Amino acid sequence: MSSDGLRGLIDQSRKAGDLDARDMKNRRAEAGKAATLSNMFDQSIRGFLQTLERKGELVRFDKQVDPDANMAAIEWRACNELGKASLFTDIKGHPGWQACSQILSDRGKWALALNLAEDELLPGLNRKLVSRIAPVVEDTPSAPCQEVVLTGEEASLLDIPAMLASEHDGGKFLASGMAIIKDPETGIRNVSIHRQHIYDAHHTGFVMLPRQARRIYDMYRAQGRHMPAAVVIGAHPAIMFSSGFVTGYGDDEFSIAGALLGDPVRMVKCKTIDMEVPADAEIVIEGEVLCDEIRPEGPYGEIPGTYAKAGTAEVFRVKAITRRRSAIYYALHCGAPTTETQATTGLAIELATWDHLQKVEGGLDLLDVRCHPAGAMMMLVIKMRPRVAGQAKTALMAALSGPFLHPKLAIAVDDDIDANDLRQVMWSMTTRVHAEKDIDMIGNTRVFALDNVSPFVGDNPFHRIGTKWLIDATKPPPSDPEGRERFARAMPRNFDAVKLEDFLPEEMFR
Ligand SMILES: Cc1cc2nc3c(=O)[nH]c(=O)nc-3n(C[C@H](O)[C@H](O)[C@H](O)COP(=O)(O)O)c2cc1C
Ligand SMILES: [Mn+2]
Repeated sequence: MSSDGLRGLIDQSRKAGDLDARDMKNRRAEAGKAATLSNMFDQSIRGFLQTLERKGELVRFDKQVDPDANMAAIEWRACNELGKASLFTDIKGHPGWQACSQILSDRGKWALALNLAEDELLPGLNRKLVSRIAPVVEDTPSAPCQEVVLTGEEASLLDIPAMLASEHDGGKFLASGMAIIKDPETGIRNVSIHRQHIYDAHHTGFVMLPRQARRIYDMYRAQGRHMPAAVVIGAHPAIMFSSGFVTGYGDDEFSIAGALLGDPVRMVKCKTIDMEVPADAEIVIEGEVLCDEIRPEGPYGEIPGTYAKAGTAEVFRVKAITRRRSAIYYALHCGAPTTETQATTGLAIELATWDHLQKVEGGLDLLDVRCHPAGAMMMLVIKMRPRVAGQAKTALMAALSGPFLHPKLAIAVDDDIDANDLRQVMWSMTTRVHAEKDIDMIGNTRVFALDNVSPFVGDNPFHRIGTKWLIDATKPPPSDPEGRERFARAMPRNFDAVKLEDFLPEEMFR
């Protein structure tokens, strides 16, 4: 696609889609894999942007925006005041570039991305995840993510239209980069998202919490070697989801993305390092995390919506930047809710908690799990029908010790409450909770590394000690039918049978 064609990318979504489809077919034919790779689900972020625009979920800004002054405020307002994703087509200082933001900020957008009905999101994701699909590496000279290859001095991070996100950030950050690395001993791949403070044209700060990337980095450092890393910006949301999902060590995130797509992720080899990246990505930054350098980093408006204060970080050095000719930068917003960061990690937490709760003794009548972006990933709502007294609290304890550290508050609501509606959750907390009996606190537990209210342990910048608390807002169990009745919601007679459409003009409901 020419760079002129780029501006009309989404205007001409059908045409662009056709072009992409034709390109894809040619590439497959070249690779001699047409039979195995036919009918593949779209694997680009631009395909998803087209879907969002078609569904009225995206607004495009053709008026010039400034990444230093107003781009973040515009997309945050568009998300929080209009509920829409943003596409910027004219970015000051970055002619020819486009950027998208807040594209995955609610469950509706995630449902569109993963081709599931919104109320089927968790069971649907669980179903898809049963069979992993390993990626395929294509040997092709025409991967979209390598239409432009820049190396050495030419590979400048300053070309990318990164934005200043929160008011007191210490600089511009790349927030959506998915870092692909390999275990130096086994060669097994890992993918995770890391904020990157842009230091200059060729260096960023690379923050690693004590998870798998840190574990792998420590192995390289022990050997005195830099850690090769390919940072992917802008790929299908299934790839984004799996990059932020907690997995067993050695589980390939791309096989999880494959399961979500229902097709193997198409990969190509990098130009300057031994790494494979998604062929349909927008931008790939090839480089290495240095084993012998630490620099000041931050502050940065982080996922809980508060600042991570200035500290230090490892240093990533750029070797090459490859990209689409008409690359769309994914300006992921990290900061005060609602942003796509809380919605993305929140969905991963919901899914992992759902799975974790399946193992609670005796089995639960579990109806829903919600990790609302408004709770900054630290609050869970568990909707369940308690079978016996005490079961809700047992479930809440499990919910607070699942695979993700983030949740510190868990609230159980009963079968008549919509866990998605915080007003109903609040109502059950005021009418059904006797604080002395129904609220418990568990002190001195590990909590999320970015939870500013919980102190660090010693001088470790990542381990914090905090208090988990649980609120049982369920009704008494079925063995106490009178008790259950006493806490019933006083709803209007025949509420379920009545439809407003039968009593008002049709046009009000279009
Ligand atoms: C938008 C976003 C930004 C993130 N930023 C960081 C980061 O800067 N450092 C970090 O260690 N983890 C960060 N994470 C979390 C990791 O990417 C996530 O926990 C991942 O699942 C870890 O992968 P692993 O299980 O392979 O270690 C971020 C997640 C998201 C969704
Ligand atoms: Mn992993």
